Amino acid sequence: MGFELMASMMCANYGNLEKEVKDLDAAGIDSFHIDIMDGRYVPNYAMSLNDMSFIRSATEKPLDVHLMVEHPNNTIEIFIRHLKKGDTIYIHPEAEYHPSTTLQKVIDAGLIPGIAINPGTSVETIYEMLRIVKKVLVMSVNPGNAGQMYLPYVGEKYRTLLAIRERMDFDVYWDGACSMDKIMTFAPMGVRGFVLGTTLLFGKKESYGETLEKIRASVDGQ
Ligand code: S6P
Ligand code: MG
Repeated sequence: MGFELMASMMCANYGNLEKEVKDLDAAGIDSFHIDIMDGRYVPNYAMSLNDMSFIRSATEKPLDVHLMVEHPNNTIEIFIRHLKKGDTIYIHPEAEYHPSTTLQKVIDAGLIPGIAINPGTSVETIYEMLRIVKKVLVMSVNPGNAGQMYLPYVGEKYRTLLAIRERMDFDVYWDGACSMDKIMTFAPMGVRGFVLGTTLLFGKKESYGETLEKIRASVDGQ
């Protein structure tokens, strides 16, 4: 069964970011999830342009850039300039007056367009954008911080989106409090990728390689 595992780089050890990127790369991570924050759309800063740009230079694997910024239309070209084909940019539709205009810039740049949707955002309000995006990042925690609790009411939204996906051209991704049981349940249902942070990947006794192997073997073996 094909599913992707992404590393939430705001949870990495910034004392040795290059080693973190190399270790994750060698361990078989599929892509690097970059949480960009502006202190306005969310009450935190986490990562910024220079962090993203450094990680882009340190790996050949795709970047998965999650913009938690107000009015991304004003600054999206700056991020686009540092990225390459195969990389994804997610915007939050709630943060922009005309999100489809912003998404069109991502499409025109040859990058993969995505939307990230908050726990409190319903599928109905983003439905038309499903026609133009390739990825939908469903947040199972409120945006802004790592290490939060899973919000159980979001589970139904994954099921709703997976049903719509049958007749449209996008994939569904998981962001927030991603645990082994969630991957084991939702990967077979069709969720295409999972962002791994403090819950499952970082700050553990086992190596990144052991963790990734355990996740893949558990899903394949069930
Ligand atoms: C939250 C951010 C997420 C977190 C991720 C961390 O605003 O978009 O990508 O980094 O949730 O994982 P965990 O397991 O600590 O929740
Ligand atoms: Mg994120």
